[in-house]
Amino acid sequence: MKIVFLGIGTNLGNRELNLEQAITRIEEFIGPVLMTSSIYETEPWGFQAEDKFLNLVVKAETKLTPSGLLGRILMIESLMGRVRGPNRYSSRLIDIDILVYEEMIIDQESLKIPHPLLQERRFVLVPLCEIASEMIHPVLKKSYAELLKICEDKNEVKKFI
Ligand code: PH2
Ligand code: MG
Ligand code: MG
Repeated sequence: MKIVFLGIGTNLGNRELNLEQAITRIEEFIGPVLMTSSIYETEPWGFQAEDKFLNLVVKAETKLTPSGLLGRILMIESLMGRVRGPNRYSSRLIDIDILVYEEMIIDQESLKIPHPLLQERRFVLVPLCEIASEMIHPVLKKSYAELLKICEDKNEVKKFI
């Protein structure tokens, strides 16, 4: 079994229900969820939108390979009704991102692990630090607590539940 950290975000529809359903689907199609962070309400990062996000991070166990995991994530997102538009960033019902897969480093066009922007996003680092602050980023060789301390992102990340 491999340990993975997944970031989940939503800013459309019933956001709490979307998170709950995503976690249920992760348990069904990926593996047992061992830990979940609190839920945070966060300002859209990298684009303008009226609707704030709810974000959280989960720690899960899986037998899937990284590409198998990505396949299941895309399946869950479309099962939940996500449609991808032409823009890089836009409002969405659900987004599940692979943040970390064990100590693995993957740099392919279709799959990059650890998530290449996680250190620039407080909406990822704050919940991640809640459940894994001492873990070391395999590329940057700093703990997530250290990465949060030096993160320059000023977007609001507020505890929601
Ligand atoms: N996801 C993005 C882009 N911007 N901003 C917030 N607050 N939360 C997100 O989950 C998010 C975002 C791309 O996936
Ligand atoms: Mg994302
Ligand atoms: Mg995504």
